[in-house]
Amino acid sequence: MPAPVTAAAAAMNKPRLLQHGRLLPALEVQLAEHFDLHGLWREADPKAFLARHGAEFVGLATSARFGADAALIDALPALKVISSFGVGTDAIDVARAQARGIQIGYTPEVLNDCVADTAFGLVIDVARGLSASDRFVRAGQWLQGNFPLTTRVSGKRLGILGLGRIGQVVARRASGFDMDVRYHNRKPNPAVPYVYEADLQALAAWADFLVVVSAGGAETRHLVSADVLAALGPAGFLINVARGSVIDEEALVHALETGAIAGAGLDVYADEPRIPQRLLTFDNVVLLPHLASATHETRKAMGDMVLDNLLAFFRSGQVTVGVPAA
Ligand code: 8YV
Repeated sequence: MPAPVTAAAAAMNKPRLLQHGRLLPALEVQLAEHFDLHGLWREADPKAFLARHGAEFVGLATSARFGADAALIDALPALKVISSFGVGTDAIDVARAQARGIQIGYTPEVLNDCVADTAFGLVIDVARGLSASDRFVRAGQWLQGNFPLTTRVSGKRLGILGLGRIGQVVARRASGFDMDVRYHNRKPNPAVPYVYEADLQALAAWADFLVVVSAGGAETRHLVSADVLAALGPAGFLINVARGSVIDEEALVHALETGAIAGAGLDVYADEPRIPQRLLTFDNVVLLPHLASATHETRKAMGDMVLDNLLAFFRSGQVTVGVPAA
């Protein structure tokens, strides 16, 4: 009769994986099946835990939200692979990890549709006042008179900041609304049929809607400045489904207070989940809690990729979908 396999003995054969921040419950169950999993989020004093046990971990499961900063990477001297739930890598010190030969798996493509859908939802909501008119009906104000007229979406000009994977899906959605699309990137993409605008301020001045879909991080920090908002103008709407860091949030609040832009639809903020109190006061602003990719279907696909990247790495030494070299 074979000897009974104790939990400790079973764990010994599994790679030791650190989990930074909570993940989908189903994904956590799968990770625990395949790995000797430890949640850093369980630790009252994560720093002290890492000082004692950091050298035990060969893998790190994290997310776009929690990432892996230099301090965490340095606290894991045996780390070989990071698998992140999300497409954004701005919270991961990619250069630090790659300098040590640590592979980084992430989850691009599978969330393009849902993030683009959310961007379009915000375009329509902020222009037509859907959320504001819902508040109007619930408050019984319809009994006193009609909701004010709003702004047409179809046929308008849509400027896209960041025509990457998600930006291109936003552009496709716009064609269904007969919109004219232009974009700004660091450089033009010869493969797309849309007009490239080398100057973001000029794109904002042209656009009725400026949709931010660029990556976060130092390179795009505060690209949407007070000047860009002034160029968008009192009839222009700003939509952000990328990262709060891309917009100068103080300048945005000021632009809303002074009527320098017509309104904003935001899914992301500079210091999530904290939102500046003043942003909560505007009726022409739609505020979402960073939910663009948060559907059952997309989050399941993202979770599958997180697991697959780890399994592939421990099987073959290569993640399936890896962050390109910085
Ligand atoms: C995250 C995101 O996955 O993919 C990204 O970069 O911002 C989201 O889809 C979500 O915030 C969980 O970290």
